[in-house]
Amino acid sequence: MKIKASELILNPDGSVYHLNLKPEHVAETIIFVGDQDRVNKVSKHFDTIEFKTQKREFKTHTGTFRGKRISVISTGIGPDNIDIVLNELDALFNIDLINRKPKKDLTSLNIIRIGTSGALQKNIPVDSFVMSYGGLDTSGMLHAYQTNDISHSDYEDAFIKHTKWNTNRARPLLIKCSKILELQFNDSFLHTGITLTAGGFYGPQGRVLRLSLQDDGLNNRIDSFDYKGIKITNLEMETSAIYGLSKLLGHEAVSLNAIIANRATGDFSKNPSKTIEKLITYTLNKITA
Ligand code: R1P
Repeated sequence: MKIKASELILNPDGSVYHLNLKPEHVAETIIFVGDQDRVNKVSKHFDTIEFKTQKREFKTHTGTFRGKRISVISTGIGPDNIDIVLNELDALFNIDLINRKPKKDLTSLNIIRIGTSGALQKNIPVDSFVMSYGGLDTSGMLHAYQTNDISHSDYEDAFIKHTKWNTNRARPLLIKCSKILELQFNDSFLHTGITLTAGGFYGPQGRVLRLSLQDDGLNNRIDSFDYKGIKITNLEMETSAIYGLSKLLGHEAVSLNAIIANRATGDFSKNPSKTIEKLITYTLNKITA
């Protein structure tokens, strides 16, 4: 069965609809960043850049770093964008775009997110780094897919009970990072823990400006949640979506977070650009070591 034009939308030049990319434009090792301005901050380290494009918030540079072919793509903000990026990237490798059929021999991509994030625990100061051992999805996006085989109901049930999670909200889903990449990014200066992925920046992360929260005690109960010694370390908006779709599609993914805010102490980094730059150089060195 051919995948219809309405389901897999291609631009007149044959590139995928949102990312504006053709298969030959993308490397099998891909760095995700949220902010499109961060793409240049990664690619400025490349030896050469062979390809550049941008459509909306999705900006891609492909080149080499120490001879290894790497793409860097900005995803914009949020799990809804990750749904677009992961599905279209996977289509570039694993669907024959001419015949509109899934390929038999599948390619597994290596995906590394370099993101910014807010820590929840006092012992994870601003300007430190967190490798997300797991992504706890609270956005609900992954519920559109069959997640039973990739999520961890024992952890989720304990979280729901401890936080008194409101049943009107989507059930939280815990998805772990790639085992292979977890072993690669195991340096002791990286904190590890569970990253909670929210479907918004303000209310969904417990921030109050003018609107009251559905549950104003929720963030405190998230902070104190501890499952077999593992705490929720930080909040952001993409990790669990990347982990979930990567697991379902057969890709390896890890999320590295530059901690620029600490919600427990109220601190904000004095030089977030420097912290992000450190994480970029660490990541590039690591994937080419
Ligand atoms: C919110 O300001 C954005 O910053 C964080 C969040 O996950 C969200 O995307 O990450 P990035 O800096 O990678 O975008």
